[in-house]
Amino acid sequence: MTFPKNFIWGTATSSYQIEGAAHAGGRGASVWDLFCATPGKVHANHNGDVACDHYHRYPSDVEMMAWLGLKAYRFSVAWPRVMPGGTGAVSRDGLAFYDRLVDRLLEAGIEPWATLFHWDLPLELHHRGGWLNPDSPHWFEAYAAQIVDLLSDRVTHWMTINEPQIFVGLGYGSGIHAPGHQLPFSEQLLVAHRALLAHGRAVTVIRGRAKKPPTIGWAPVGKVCYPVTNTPADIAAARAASMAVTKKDCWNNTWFADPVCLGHYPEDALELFGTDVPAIAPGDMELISQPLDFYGVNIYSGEPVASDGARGYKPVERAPGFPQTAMGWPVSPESLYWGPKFIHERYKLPVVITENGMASHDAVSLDGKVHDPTRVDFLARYLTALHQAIVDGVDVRGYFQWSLMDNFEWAEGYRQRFGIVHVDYTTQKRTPKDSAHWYRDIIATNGEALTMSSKKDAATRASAMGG
Ligand code: GCO
Repeated sequence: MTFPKNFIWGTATSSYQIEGAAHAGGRGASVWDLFCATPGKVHANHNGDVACDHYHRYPSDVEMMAWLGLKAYRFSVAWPRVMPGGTGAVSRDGLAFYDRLVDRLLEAGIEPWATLFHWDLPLELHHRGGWLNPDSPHWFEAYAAQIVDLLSDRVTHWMTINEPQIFVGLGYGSGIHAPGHQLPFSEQLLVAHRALLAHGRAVTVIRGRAKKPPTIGWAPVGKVCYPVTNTPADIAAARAASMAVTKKDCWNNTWFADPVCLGHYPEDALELFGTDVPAIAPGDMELISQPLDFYGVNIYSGEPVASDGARGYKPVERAPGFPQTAMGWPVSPESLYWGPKFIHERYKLPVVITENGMASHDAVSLDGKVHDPTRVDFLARYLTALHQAIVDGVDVRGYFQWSLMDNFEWAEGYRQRFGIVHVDYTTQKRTPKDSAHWYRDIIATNGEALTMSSKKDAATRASAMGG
């Protein structure tokens, strides 16, 4: 089971979740600093002040990445670290941090993949309305230009925004994430429209200013419905369900991806959303639909559906006791087969899995190691499904496991551990989990070790059954 030559094996992180050093080098506050400081918003009132202290520990963290054999590392730039007020003056120290990080990565033979926005909006911009301000796409454009000028002599892989569905839906709708607004749906759609315009402007800036030919994508979340059987009717049902908008919320692919990749909002949603749809100015759609080089997508799970027997689809109930992660997310490797497949069919771009992984309640054992067999099994199943998608013709270029190390899981604080490396938050000691050793083998063999691990599992199962 080998993967294509030059397949990109990586891990992903984001600035607020790992950097810490909240007050170092003149960093400005972000909406997440304020949200964490608001009692009751984040589990146990945790915050990102220290997080994994990656800002100070990046040299040894890069060594850890080199040990893993990563081909690439996806990180995000903290807007308020490099532009403390969100617009105008830049922080030299802030810029210098990313400069050094990128140098270290390249020295270690690891390709830096930079995300421009992973949710830490500068607080000053929030005070000016944040993404509700019509100037917000311009703010983002100016910030993007700074980063491109700084890094594009070395960074060639770019992602504009991470999971617009989540920072809009949870940040401005349910209020579960920063900035914690609970706005009517029409306002959420306005925020979404501004975020899409910001994306388009950033693509234009990267394309126009980069010193080295850029490869540009984005990293929305992928909502995946997968067929319960492989019959054409169920597959058609899953495809339709994956690309449908059926509720007045942000949890869908097409409201965000159709404008970006096809240049218009999807018909079913326009009809459903009706007067909630914001005014679309002339030129907006052209700006939003700047050509991309890849479709990055974050996929964690999927939902089973079946044909309803009449060209439609219906949800299928999962078996009682179905496997789930510590987040309560269903383990559904099918999502890493059907997700990339449906996305590739519709948008015709090379696909990169920009995030995939799981949380489990990992701890350091008496033997000093961290045993996370469920994560190894999870990753093996998902990667096997992804491999099958590639075999079946889906153009998948890379896979970024979420996450390199345990980190600040937003409203869940530090209680959810997504890392393949364990972090002891009192000592900052990093301990590679069993899954890190396993992933290292997968990378070193370009996936070949996957076959071995499933054979080993089968052998163990057989011997357990006396076979
Ligand atoms: C997201 C973010 C990550 C999360 C991860 C696990 O997708 O929510 O990109 O920051 O930590 O997805 O929830």
